[in-house]
Amino acid sequence: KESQAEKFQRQHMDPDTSTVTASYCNEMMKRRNMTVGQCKPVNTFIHEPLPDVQVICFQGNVTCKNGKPNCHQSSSKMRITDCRLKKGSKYPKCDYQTQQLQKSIIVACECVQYETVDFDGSV
Ligand code: T3P
Repeated sequence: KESQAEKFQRQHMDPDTSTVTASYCNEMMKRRNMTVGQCKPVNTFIHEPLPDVQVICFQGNVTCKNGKPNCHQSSSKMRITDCRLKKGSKYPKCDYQTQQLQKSIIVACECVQYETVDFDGSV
């Protein structure tokens, strides 16, 4: 079974892409299996090396949106792409808006290996 950490990497890690095209989200949301059964409404991809994302677990501790205490905010801005389902897009045609951003990100960490398990947002 896919672990929480593996799921985080499938859904949120894309270190090798630096510039994205308008069709990036449509292709990636499909390729990473987030358009199965329904179109996932919002998803962020992170274009930084995995070790740079894992160390966020040792950076500023913040409360997660779900009230849990295990979220951490990156001390530096990261290159990210937000994928947002367009209004009127109907499953199984998942049509996304692609937006490339540079923001601090918030992730949830768990102490199996103290690794990132959830994307909580960007600020
Ligand atoms: P997951 O837990 O599968 O990573 O918050 C609900 C989902 O939306 C959650 O999915 C994280 C994802 N999300 C992003 O990927 N980027 C965002 O900026 C926000 C707010 C949510």
